[in-house]
Amino acid sequence: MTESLDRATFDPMAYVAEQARAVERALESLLPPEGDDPATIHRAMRYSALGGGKRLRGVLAVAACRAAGGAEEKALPLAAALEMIHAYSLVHDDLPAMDDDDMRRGKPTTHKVFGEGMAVLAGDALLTHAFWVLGRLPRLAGVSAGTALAVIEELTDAAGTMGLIGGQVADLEAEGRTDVTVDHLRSIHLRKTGALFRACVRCGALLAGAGPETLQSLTDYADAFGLAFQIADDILDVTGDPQALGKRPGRDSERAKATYPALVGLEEARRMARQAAAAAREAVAGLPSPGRDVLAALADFAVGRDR
Ligand code: GRG
Repeated sequence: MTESLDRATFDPMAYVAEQARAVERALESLLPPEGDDPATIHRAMRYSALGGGKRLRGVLAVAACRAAGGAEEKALPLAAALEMIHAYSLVHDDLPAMDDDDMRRGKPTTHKVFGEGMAVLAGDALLTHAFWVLGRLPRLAGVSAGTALAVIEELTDAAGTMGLIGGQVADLEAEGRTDVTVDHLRSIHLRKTGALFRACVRCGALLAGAGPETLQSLTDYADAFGLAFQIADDILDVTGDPQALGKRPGRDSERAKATYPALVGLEEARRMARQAAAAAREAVAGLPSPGRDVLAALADFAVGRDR
């Protein structure tokens, strides 16, 4: 039982902040130590994954595990693995061959500090290490080998050509095109950002042994959450403050990327984000408290955030 659950008046955002710190600690302990040979790659991995980031993916996994009746601690190694996969995608996305970004999470991007070659390898190593952690879930989280395999299957789908990578390919191919529709944009983001969110929530629930109904509610939640998150992300690229964002806004329009504000206008994009967050809350309304309250608070945070 965590500190914030003991309080008479449960504060979902205090709980989220507490779980984000727990995810950070799990990452810290599961990444290879900085001094271990070959030290440069381990330093680059730790630089890329630690110290910054909202830990949304990790916290979603923990919250889904809890909402499905499992203990938060059980999901922490999974949460760390998810954040490693996410960090790998950011390191590669920031490379000159991709989005060519200099700042991420308020600090210079990995290739700016370690060079391009080392950044490619750090991304590769984070992805590989995530699956090293997942392969050890029976020992680290006390789950069966079958459950660990089911989690690995979900995550390979989410990270592969049907998910993250497929979405990135579609995104690159849509750059500069003027005929992208809202449906096309949605299909890009369903893979590029949505697939990993879906896997976070489903894998957290799988660790708790969720039944098919709970799993379906949580999957619906994750899909609506992913949409809300992405629309908010596009809006922040137009209206966000560089200091709060920890990176330079305006990159989407510079690269002539299709975004929700560009396709439907800012006000309609804001309405769509709020609608998606409401759909996310609705999807988990039948789950027990406080699990559903935390998930609802996370959906509101996804659209109300400034970073
Ligand atoms: C193999 C070259 C190669 C690429 C792999 C890079 C890649 C495939 C996919 C990119 C996917 C990507 C970077 C999507 C962006 C998702 C996104 C909006 C990230 C920001 O997420 P936040 O706001 O970040 O949760 P923090 O910093 O809080 O963790």
